[in-house]
Amino acid sequence: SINIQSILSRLGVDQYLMPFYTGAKHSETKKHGSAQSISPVDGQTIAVFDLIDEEHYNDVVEIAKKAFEQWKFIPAPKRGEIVRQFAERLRESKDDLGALVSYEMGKSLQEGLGEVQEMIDICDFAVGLSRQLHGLTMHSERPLHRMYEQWHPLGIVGIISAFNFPVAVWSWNAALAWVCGNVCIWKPSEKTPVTAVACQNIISEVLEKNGLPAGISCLVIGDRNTGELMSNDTRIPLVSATGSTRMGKAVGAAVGARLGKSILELGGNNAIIITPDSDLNMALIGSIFGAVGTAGQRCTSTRRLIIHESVYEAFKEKLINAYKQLKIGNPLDASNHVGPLIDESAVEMYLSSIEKCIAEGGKFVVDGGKLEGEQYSSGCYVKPCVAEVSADFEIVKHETFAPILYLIKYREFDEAIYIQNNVPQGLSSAVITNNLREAERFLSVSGSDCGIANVNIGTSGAEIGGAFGGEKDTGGGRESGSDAWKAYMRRQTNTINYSTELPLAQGIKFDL
Ligand code: UN1
Repeated sequence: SINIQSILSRLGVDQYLMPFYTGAKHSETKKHGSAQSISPVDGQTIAVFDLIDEEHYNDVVEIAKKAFEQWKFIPAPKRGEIVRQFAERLRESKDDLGALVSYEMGKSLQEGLGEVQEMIDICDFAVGLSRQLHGLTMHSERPLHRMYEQWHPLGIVGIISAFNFPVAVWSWNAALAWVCGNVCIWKPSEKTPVTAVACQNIISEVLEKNGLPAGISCLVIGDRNTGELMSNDTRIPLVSATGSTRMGKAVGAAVGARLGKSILELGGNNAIIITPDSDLNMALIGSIFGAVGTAGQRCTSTRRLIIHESVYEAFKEKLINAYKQLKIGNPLDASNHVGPLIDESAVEMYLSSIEKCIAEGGKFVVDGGKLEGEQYSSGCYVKPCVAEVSADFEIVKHETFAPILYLIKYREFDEAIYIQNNVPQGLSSAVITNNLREAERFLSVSGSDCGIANVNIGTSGAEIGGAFGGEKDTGGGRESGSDAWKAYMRRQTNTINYSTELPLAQGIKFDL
């Protein structure tokens, strides 16, 4: 398949990763190699590393702070030019980086390349934005006064990202944060540090070439302890965290306690409603890609199908037949549809969710299970499975990061919407219908309660132009498109009096 050694050498990644990177110049610390990045594809160790300690973490924050003092004075369109150059370098490295994402994380090569494309897209978006960080101008109630607002950078943005989108989610945050004038400290998942170092090398080269401080982009390799340091650190005004709801609640509480800002992008429990008026072939593609793409490890993965009773049996048959066609195996082989889960503990969680589902009365119509055999020797490959369930099972309300799809039957459209919304999470949702009333109802205030609601497409694969995120246990943050940039800046309202008097607002008279 691929030659990982030559990819790593082209991306400038050593087999010993440093616990932190502040630019192209790597940190000098003692090498132990106490942790490893292991590919779920074949169980091979890709690189070894040590986690950052508190002392070095503090050094990194000081380096970032210094870099901000320079970066904030660079005009926003010039900052955009740096992001443009970064995107150019990503285009050149797309094949290598996409393959490395696929190998380190386990998603299909197509999806690895797609993830790098998302990075390129957000950079393009951010470049345009760098000339559009607009504030409003208001009419003052006082004569010869002008009132307007402007947006200033925050300072250091901490980015905590998850293994499932090991590079794209960082770039959604970093590209916007940079054009807004911030510097970034990135803590990637300790399960996927290699792709992170590859990205850090690319941006560091761009910064160095432009004579800019390395600390504009910092990388720290740590676990939850480092995440805690960042969350509690008043030097980091904004922490953007992507991952489990449990992690997000801890980050949100710590950042909130010091009145910092956070952007939380957490778990989903995404459903597709399949109505009597749906095109069942479209419903099939949307459902299957949503459920088994990235082996069910997207926050937007389809976990539930809510199907009208009149099409339930017919659709179930189609689904069962389609699942029989799925090829599971090495994700770098383009003929496979489904790769491995991230690690063996993810396999354990998948298996225990299946057990819980059966214990609650679920009936599997496509059986799950762990795959054995030489091509599955990493121990991370599982069978995508489908179960008929009742919407109120506890396990159905829980996000299991694996390819388990639940089927639920409904009679009335109101009931379908109720079921769709009646889970703790609120990220993505979809309806497949050709009925205008149903589509509009689904998107209305009495429809989906999610941050993302789609018609006639699935729940996953959002484009970067729209704001991305969701409600309830999903954390409420919005990243990527629309006006998500505002979360990375502070708004200042300015009132300027160019008269020779000082009238007070609200008509107050204050004469001496
Ligand atoms: C995630 O799983 O954390 O919408 C992000 C999607 C992708 C991003 C998913 N664009 O599925």
